[in-house]
Amino acid sequence: MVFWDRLKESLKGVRDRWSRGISALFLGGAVSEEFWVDLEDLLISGDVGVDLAEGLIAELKEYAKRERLSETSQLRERFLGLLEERLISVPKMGEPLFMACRPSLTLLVGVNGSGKTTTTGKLAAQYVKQGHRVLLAAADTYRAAAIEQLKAWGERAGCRVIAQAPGSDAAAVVFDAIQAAKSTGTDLILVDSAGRLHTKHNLMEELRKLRRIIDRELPPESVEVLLVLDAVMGQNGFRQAEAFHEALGLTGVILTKYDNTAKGGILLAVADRLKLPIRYVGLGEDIEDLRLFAPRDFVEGLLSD
Ligand SMILES: Nc1nc2c(ncn2[C@@H]2O[C@H](COP(=O)(O)OP(=O)(O)OP(=O)(O)O)[C@@H](O)[C@H]2O)c(=O)[nH]1
Ligand SMILES: [Mg+2]
Repeated sequence: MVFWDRLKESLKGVRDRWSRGISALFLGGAVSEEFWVDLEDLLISGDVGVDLAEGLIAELKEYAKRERLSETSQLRERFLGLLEERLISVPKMGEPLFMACRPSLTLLVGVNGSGKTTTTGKLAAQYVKQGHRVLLAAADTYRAAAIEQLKAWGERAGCRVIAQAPGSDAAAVVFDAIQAAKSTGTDLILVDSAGRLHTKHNLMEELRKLRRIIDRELPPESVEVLLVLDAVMGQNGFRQAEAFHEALGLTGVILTKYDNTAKGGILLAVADRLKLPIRYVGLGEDIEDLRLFAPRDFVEGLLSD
């Protein structure tokens, strides 16, 4: 099933979809000042961000003027193209995990509750299914429940989980996992990390430490750091992405809980302003509810009602 079909299905429960408003604007009618105002309002309310909304509107206005177009339906294709350009100009948009070296490693980071552990489990299941040897590392060592949760996902996905006792050093778990992977011919290590630490610890410091261990043990081309971002966070999510990117050098973003929101503008904001590729989108809580992001399907779906 293509990305948007699945998305539509999972969005059934969500009323007042953002995309419905946008597509309605392009059904026809005059290209009036009201149209531009409505379009800008909708983009901003959908978490696209003020800068990007203004940029898109300026470009579309110029196009309308140059081509002497007065009907909104005549602008639909061009608007779709502008959105798609913003997305596909970012390298690795919608691409799966890099697996050039063995072992490759993906560190999943993000604030608490964003969906890191669930996404780690879903990715593990997909890569195991494709025939890869996958190892999970339980680097959220602060809560016993977090380790148990990852072990349960490992069982469902059918892969080994490297874990230590609660409270142990997360960097040591990652180090162990890398050694185990090297000695067993593992293709992919997925590292689940903490979203919140006890007050005396600093999350970014801890994650930087993980990154240092990883960089010491593996070549840079085999390492990915993906931000797991909750779509419901809206523009706050954008600020999170900025902070994690600054601290860790992200290689991409996985947007989770897209089934829980009517909006999708955060995808565009992250791509356009941080130049970070959206790699996967989470569309539910089940093991198969993770899709590669498909830019064309996404923009077509936005304007297809
Ligand atoms: N609807 C929906 N729920 C999701 C999705 N991804 C994760 N969840 C749910 O979000 C909740 C939190 O997910 P976790 O994977 O535990 O999040 P986490 O980032 O590991 O959280 P911490 O370990 O506390 O930092 C769980 O109830 C998941 O089932 C998604 O794509 N859609
Ligand atoms: Mg977790």
